Amino acid sequence: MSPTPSNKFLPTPKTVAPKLGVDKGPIHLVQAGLINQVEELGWRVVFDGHHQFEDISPPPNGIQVNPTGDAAVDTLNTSIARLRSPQFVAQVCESVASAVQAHAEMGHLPVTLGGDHSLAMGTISGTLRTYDQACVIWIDAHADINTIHSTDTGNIHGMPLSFLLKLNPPAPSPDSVLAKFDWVSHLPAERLVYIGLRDVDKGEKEILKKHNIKAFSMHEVDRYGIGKVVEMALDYVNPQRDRPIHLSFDVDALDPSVAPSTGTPVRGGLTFREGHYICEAIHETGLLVALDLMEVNPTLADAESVRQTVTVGCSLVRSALGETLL
Ligand code: HAR
Ligand code: MN
Ligand code: MN
Ligand code: MN
Repeated sequence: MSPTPSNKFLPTPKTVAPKLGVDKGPIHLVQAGLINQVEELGWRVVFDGHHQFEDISPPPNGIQVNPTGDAAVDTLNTSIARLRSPQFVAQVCESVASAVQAHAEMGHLPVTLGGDHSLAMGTISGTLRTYDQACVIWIDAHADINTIHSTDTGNIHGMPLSFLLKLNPPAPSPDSVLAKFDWVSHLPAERLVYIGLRDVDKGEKEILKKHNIKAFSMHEVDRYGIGKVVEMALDYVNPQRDRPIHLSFDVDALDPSVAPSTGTPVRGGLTFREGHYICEAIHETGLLVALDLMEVNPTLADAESVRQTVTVGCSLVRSALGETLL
């Protein structure tokens, strides 16, 4: 970690989301003046420009599955075939991992603006390659931990943590698309904590229980208040306050009245202040080494909702990078 504010933006990775348009989010955040705002906080910003990944083309969906005669392999292949654009997402995320790693190794604090939350496979791998003891604080309405077997939708943005925690079966063969995720770094379950959950699939609830994964849902936010919840989350994932922190913030953790322009809004979310408090408190630890702001989708709403969501997105980033109220 570098105590001096020298940093880096990794903008706009473009992956496949079920509702198109999430790749436009980062452009809006930058156009709203985010870079200047961060510079005004005293950071030197290195902006990569918007990653386009033009050299990576999405192959068609619907991979043909030929029966192998081995029932276990056939079941696995059927699950793999339900994934949406797995190869494209895997390749984009791998390139994001290299970009984040390169900046982290220079002592920069990579800020990745998304884009689909599947990108966190890349950003968190990039962090872990540089800081192998890093922990992850995942702010979201959703648990994003479906495995290839538990997913109902096949959307990889509902699955990044299953790859990071290595919960999926090994690829049946080296040419399987599942092998395209083998590069993903391993995050031990005890170094992950969630805040804000309220839309968790049945299969995901079983996964959270089975692996004893720590989560503070909106129920705990209501019960204890956000101040206590952040303290408990840090005590769990970072008891000695010595681990580097990767903060992965899905804007849909906020209530839709606060951040309406996102692909899968869920009512009953974090207030404007609760979201900012989390960012401020993580900044205060002095341990933040990487930040994601994901799932801003400006194509899903009217102009005023987009403006509101982009404004709140910029101010969350500023809070995490040290903006104070006084
Ligand atoms: N759990 C659902 C699925 O697997 C919904 C995915 C969540 N969407 C997100 N992620 N925006 O945070 O498809
Ligand atoms: Mn998404
Ligand atoms: Mn998410
Ligand atoms: Mn979400």
